Amino acid sequence: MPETLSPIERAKHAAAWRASAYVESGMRVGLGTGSTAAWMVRRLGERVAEEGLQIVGVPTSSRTADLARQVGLTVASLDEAKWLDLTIDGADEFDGALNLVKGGGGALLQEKIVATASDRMIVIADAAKEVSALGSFPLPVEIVPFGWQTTKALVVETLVNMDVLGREATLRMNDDVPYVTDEGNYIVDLNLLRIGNARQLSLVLNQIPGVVENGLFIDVCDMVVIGHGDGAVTLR
Ligand code: ABF
Repeated sequence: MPETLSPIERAKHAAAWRASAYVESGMRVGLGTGSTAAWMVRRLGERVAEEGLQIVGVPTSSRTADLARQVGLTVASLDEAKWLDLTIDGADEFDGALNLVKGGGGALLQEKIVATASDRMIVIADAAKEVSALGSFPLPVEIVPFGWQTTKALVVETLVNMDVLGREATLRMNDDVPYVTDEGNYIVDLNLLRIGNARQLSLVLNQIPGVVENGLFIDVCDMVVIGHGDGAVTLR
């Protein structure tokens, strides 16, 4: 582990290295997005060079695809791989039931599709991502650009009947224009503060016309590999 890492980067690096050990030759592996997942992709590249690891990587974003190719991984689309043995990805929050908030990196749609198309999903995260209740991290909701203001208003209206503490919704911007996902959609971030019933909220949000997907990952994650600032790792 590089000596120059900050405690938070040391935590991410440790989680990524530990989770990478679950990857075996012959696997089709979903490759997550974000800084923690980037450490995992780099480690897999090292293993290809050092031990001849033979895997097919399915990236969850264009950023991850670029990095995977850069470190020498064989990359395929999900349709080419058809089904995955394992997906390793980051998260913005995880709770005691291993439910997740993801999408801070704007890739939640592909991440959820890839994670769902996997026999097993492992999340890698620094310890600060663990929460007693989801919601302190703004919940990303991916919406189509057509009529986005109406969709955003319908989302806010729906929140009135939901078990959440906050109800502020913000269109994610990229400088002075809306942020656009790999699929050409927009993202609305919901500042809910605390989510009482994540399963119900996820189902209700995805019923709203114009909503493509949300960043709640319910019953998707099988294990969390938690990295700590001293380089230690905890499995949950
Ligand atoms: C991605 O990893 C996103 O879903 C999530 O927002 C992000 C976390 O990034 P980092 O590992 O940099 O904290 O999977």
